[in-house]
Formats: sequence, structure tokens, C-alpha cells
Amino acid sequence: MIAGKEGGDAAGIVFDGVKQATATGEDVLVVDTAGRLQNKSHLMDELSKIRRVLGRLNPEAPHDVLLVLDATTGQNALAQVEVFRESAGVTGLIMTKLDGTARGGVLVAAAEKFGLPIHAIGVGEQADDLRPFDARAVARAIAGLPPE
Ligand SMILES: Nc1nc2c(ncn2[C@@H]2O[C@H](COP(=O)(O)OP(=O)(O)OP(=O)(O)O)[C@@H](O)[C@H]2O)c(=O)[nH]1
Ligand SMILES: [Mg+2]
Repeated sequence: MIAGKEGGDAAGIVFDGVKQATATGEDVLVVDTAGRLQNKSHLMDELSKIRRVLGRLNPEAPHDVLLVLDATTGQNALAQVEVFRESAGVTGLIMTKLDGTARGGVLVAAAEKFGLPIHAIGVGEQADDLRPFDARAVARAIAGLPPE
């Protein structure tokens, strides 16, 4: 885990992270950015900068850019995907909070509009509540059918 000083340069931390992960031969480096509203342009610019820094250090990086959507945001999620796709080049989605009353129907609209793969869903607050996405099971839940 590599963290910087509060208020420090986010792309600088990413730079240090890549150097260290490369030095110790890690298979995977996860860059967890703090939440941000898509109307805060300086924070969105920060995402673009992180992307550029990663690309300079490894032309293939970032290999995946995952946007975590909260099922309770409803259709507003579509606008989020749109903006984050432009700033960060989102390549896939995760949808959390499917254990509440929200069924995540917006995933269908998002898949149709953007064609992005869904990597995982969140169904609770524990680590193993982050589950691989199973299209059939999620489709049944959206349609209100019982699990198979
Ligand atoms: N019920 C439920 N709670 C969840 C789920 N996923 C996350 N949470 C809870 O939501 C809260 C926020 O989760 P975080 O993982 O901190 O969210 P985040 O997007 O990283 O937030 P920031 O880094 O502040 O932007 C925590 O209390 C989590 O336990 C889920 O699938 N179901
Ligand atoms: Mg977080």
C-alpha cells in the first residue's frame, strides 16, 4: 500500500506505485482514486493526468479502468459513465449496493449504450460480497424472478 501526504499530487503517488510494483515484481497494481463528482473539472483532470503518467511508464497501462457505480444512483449512472469515459477512458463497470431495494436496471441501459463489460457486483459490506458478474442471475433479479 502506497499512500501520499494529504493534498499531495495524485499522479505522483501513481508514479511511485508503478516504480515500487515494478521493483518488487508485482503482477497487479491497483490505483484506487477517491470518489469525485463529475462536475469538479480539476478532479476529473487529475484522472486524465493519472492515465497519462501510467501510459508513459508502460505504454499498455492502464490495462483496465473500472468505474464503480452505486445501484442507488439510478439512471444518473449513465451520465457518470459518459463523463468518466471521456476523462479516464473507462473500460469496465462494477455495480455495488445491489443488496438493497435497487435492482440495478440501469446496467441494461449502460450495457446497451456503452457496451462496457461488467466485472463485478456488490451485494453487501464484506469483502466476499463483491461477486463476479453473472449476467443470467442479474437479469433474473432485474426482472424480479427468484434465483435459480
Ligand atoms: N450494502 C452495501 N454496502 C456497500 C456495498 N459496497 C460498498 N458498501 C458500503 O458503502 C460505503 C462506502 O464504500 P467505499 O468502498 O468506501 O466507497 P468508495 O466508492 O471507495 O468511496 P470513496 O473512496 O469515498 O469515493 C461503505 O460503508 C461500504 O461498506 C454494497 O454492495 N452493499
Ligand atoms: Mg474509496
